[in-house]
Amino acid sequence: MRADLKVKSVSVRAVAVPMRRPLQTSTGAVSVAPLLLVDLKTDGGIVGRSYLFSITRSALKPVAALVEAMGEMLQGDAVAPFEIEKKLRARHTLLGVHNIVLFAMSAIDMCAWDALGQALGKPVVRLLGGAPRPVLAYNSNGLGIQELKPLAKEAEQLVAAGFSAVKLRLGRPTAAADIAALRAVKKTIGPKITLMVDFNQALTVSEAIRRGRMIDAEGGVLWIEEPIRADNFAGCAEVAREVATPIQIGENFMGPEQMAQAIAAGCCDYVMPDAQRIGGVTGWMRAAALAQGAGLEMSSHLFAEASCQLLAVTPTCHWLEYVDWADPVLEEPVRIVRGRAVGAAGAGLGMKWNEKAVKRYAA
Ligand code: SMN
Ligand code: MG
Repeated sequence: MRADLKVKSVSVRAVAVPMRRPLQTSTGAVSVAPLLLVDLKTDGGIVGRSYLFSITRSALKPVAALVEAMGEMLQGDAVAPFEIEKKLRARHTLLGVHNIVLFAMSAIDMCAWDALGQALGKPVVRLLGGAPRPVLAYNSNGLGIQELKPLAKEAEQLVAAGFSAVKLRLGRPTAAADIAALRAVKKTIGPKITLMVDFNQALTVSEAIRRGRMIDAEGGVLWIEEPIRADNFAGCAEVAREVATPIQIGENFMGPEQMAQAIAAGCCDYVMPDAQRIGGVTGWMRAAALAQGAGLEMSSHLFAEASCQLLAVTPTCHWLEYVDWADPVLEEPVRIVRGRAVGAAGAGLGMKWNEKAVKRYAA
């Protein structure tokens, strides 16, 4: 076992994986998951792996180009995530360590940690000082903006898959339509199932306060996610002050620095960083410390494979967001056991590609 690995090369493959439950959000339809599979080859033969979700198919190419370019910058360097982060941040300061630059950096960071885990024969959670454990998960597949009948049916199926919580997408054209959807889902799942709602930034501040108070009156919603534009921290703080139901944001935190700004602005009650925007494993650990300091419950956004290990070492661990979008291209996807996420057994972050599926869904 040796941990003094060096970066040999970084390669990427794009896939477009059809989603079992296509999702209509307030921003549009998502029916195919455009994923970028990243392989970081090391001098010793170990390959570190991670994937990115580029949201749109059109973003696959620019994200891939950034990952490949960073791979070239790192050739011959030690597989030492903090050193890699320092170098990549320095190289991209003038461009801006933001958005897809952060995606690419996060992918490389996760590959590096995965490679180190493999080199030491341990899951990354052990390298971080923790122990693997099942993490409470909500079923975030489906429950998009759709007619009430199929919506209620889908809610029933999502709970039947063994979960104690689901998330409903809101941001319909009218507040009345949102409340009708909320009632339909609540009626189907009953009071024992936890319910979250997500507006995907659809509302203005005043409309968010109006709909937020309506949700308060309905009761029984664990959090209201991204009611307004993700980077309007002052506006979000106003919504959080005026609405009793906890406000959740974080999937769009661009690194721990922006998360610190959001917390300082008092703009939310809960946080849910996204592994590909917060800076991979390294960024996540810093985010977890910020949440701990502020006393904010921290959940994950997508990336269940890495997140179930990361939440296990998060002091204010809350909920893991579970979606199955990458499952078809993984050898050993995350399993749900009694409502909790259990990651792949074995070393690293546990992402191995199902090569047959990778060929099939090549984009
Ligand atoms: C979401 C994020 C990315 C794609 C679809 C939906 C949503 C979530 O904001 O939190 O799951
Ligand atoms: Mg969301």
